[in-house]
Amino acid sequence: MGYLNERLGIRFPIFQGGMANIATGEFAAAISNAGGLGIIAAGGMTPEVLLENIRRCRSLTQKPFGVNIMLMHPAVEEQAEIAAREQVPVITTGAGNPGKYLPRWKEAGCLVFPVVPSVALARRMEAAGADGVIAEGTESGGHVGELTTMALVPQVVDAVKVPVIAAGGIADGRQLMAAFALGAAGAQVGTCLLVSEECPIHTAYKEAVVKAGDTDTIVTGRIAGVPVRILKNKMAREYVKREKAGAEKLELEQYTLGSLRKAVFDGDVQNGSLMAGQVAGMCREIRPARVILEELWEGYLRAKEGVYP
Ligand code: TUI
Repeated sequence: MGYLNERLGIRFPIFQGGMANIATGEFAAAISNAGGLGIIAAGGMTPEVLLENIRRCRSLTQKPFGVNIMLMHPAVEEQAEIAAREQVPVITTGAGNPGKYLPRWKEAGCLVFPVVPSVALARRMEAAGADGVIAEGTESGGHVGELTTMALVPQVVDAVKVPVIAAGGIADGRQLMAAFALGAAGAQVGTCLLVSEECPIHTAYKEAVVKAGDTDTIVTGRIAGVPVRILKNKMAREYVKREKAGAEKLELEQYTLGSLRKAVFDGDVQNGSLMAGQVAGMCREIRPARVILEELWEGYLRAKEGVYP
C-alpha cells in the first residue's frame, strides 16, 4: 500500500478530476466504489444542489470521496463553507488560490489538495497547510495552465515535502508509471473517466471523445486569460477566429456562456464546449469505471515489470 492509499483509505492512488457540470454525487460514488477517489464538482452547482449531491454520494458509498471547489464560481464562499460543515473527507480546488479557505477546511478535519499550475503556488499551498498538491499539466481538459505534466511534476516534487499528485495526460498504465517515475504519489484522471458508463454526460459527447484523435483538442481563451482545452468543433473554430480578430473579452464570454452545459446535457457536439484532455485520442471505448481504473492499475503493474503496453 502506498502513502496516499493508506492516508485516504482508497484502493488505488487515483483521484477523479473535478469536471464541473459533470461530476455529480452519484458519479463520484461510482468512482469511489470502483476503488478511486470520487470527487463531486461544485462548479455548475448552486450551494443547495451541492449539499444534495454530498448527501446523495454519502448514501451511495461507504468509501471516502471528495468535493472539488472551482474558485471562479460566483457562489464559492458558500460552497466552501458547505464542504467544511459537511466535513467531506477530501477537498480539491481549481482555477485559483484557495488560501483563504484553508484554515476553515483544516479546522473541519478535511484533507485539502489544491491544483497548482506552478512551483510558486505549490510552495504557497504547502506553507498554508495543504495536505498535498495536484500538479496539473496543460495536457488536461478544461481550464489549463502553461506547463506540461512532464516539466511541472518533478519541479513541484523538488519544491515541496507534501505528496504531489500528477494530473494531465494520464489515461493508461504507462503514463501512470511515468507519473510515479517523476516522483508523484498518485495521479488524477478525468478524460479517461468521461468515457465510463457511469459518466452522466450526453452520449454524443462520449462518442465525440471516443472518436477523437491525438490532435483533436485545442485551447480557447488564452488571449482572454481563461485558457480552456476542448475538442475541436464548430464552436472552437469560431471562438478562435473571433479571438484572433481581436474580439472583446465580454463578447467571447457571452459566446461560451452555457456552452459546456450544451455539450453535457444536450449533446450538442457542434456548438457545445466539449472539455477533454490530449489523451482523448487514447480513450477508445465506453466501459464501466471499475474496468477503466483496474486496467489503469494493472497496466502500471505491467509497465513496472517492463511489459509494454
Ligand atoms: O480548474 C481546472 N479545470 C477546470 S475548471 C473548469 S470550469 C471553467 N469553465 C470555463 C472557464 C473557466 C473554468 C473546467 N476545467 N483545473 C485546475 C486548474 N487550476 N487548472 C489551472 C488552475 C489554476 C490556475 C491558476 C490554479 C491556480 C491558479 O492560481 C492563480 C493564482 O491566483 O495564483
